[in-house]
Amino acid sequence: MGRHKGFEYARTQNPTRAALEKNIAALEGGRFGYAFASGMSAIDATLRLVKGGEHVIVSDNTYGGTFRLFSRVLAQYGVEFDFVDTTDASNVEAALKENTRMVFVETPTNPVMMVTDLQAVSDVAHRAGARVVCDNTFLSPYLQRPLEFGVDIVVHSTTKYLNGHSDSIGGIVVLNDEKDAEWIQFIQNSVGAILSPFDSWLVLRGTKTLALRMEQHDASGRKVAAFLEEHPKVQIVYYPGSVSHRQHDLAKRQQRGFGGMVAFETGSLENARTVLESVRLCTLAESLGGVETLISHPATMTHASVLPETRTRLGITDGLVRISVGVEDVEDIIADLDQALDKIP
Ligand code: P1T
Repeated sequence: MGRHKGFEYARTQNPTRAALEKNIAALEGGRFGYAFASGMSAIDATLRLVKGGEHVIVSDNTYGGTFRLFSRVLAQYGVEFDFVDTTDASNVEAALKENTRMVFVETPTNPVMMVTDLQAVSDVAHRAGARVVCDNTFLSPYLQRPLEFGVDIVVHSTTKYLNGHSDSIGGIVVLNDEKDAEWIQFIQNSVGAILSPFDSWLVLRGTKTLALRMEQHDASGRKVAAFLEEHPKVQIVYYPGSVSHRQHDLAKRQQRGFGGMVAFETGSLENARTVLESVRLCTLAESLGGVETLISHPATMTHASVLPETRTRLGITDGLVRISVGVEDVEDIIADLDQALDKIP
């Protein structure tokens, strides 16, 4: 009695989960990792570092579920949120208040691929005593390591590139600060939204091929974006790897590659519908980051919970289509998109 052998109860710790947490913490270059039942529960646990009456600055373009958690759930408990364009660090500086305790950024953003300068935002936030959190889901630690730019906490939906096979939902929080880590662990155990041992094993399997998959997503993402840039039926391409992207230079500095997420404007709901209903290799579905190419309609799917006027301002129009470029032969992916785009009148 009273002698701890390392693992007492699987909500508190589990060997497979512990292996995953150590693995992803190492990939991000962080000291501590905590795995959760979903990306959303990882983000929710991270937000429990702030209390009612405190203020959080958030990128105005995030995954729709993040916006929903902040604006519809956590705001009810008195946490104040301001959604600003974090692609310019001076907007973050202007939004700082006495009670700002956290700056939450997504980069590149879902789905219009806006890039935030992590070092610049970290400098601004730290001067005001606020922590910086980065949702690194779109690139994975293989292509971007936010802690190296001064970010305090990295969160992931492991559902995406880290797992990589579209067969598990999960999330993780990685950080260096011991006191914050203790609290995240306390929340993980108290709330109990843990990643199961089996899902932890699936994500561990995913990390074994992360480098290979990300190289392929990146190489194919660049080719698909270049193809779309030249296509007469495509009006705008959102991809930080394109020289036409207004933050291409920043993305080149901050990222090791550009990844496999590409969005493009078709001009109307009808045109988007034509593309989404005509593809054969690409699968119409939510989610991203798996080995298979998924295509989606952000305005009615992943970002339906974002206010219509915000969607319009951000470019999440009815004509916007998002692709998560998989690892199939890229010529097949391009041929599929080409035949679908050609059906637009
Ligand atoms: O689905 P979940 O594992 O809870 O992760 C939420 C999440 C968090 N952060 C980012 C950047 C995300 O893209 C997501 C989930 N996104 C989708 C399901 C999607 O299709 O965009």
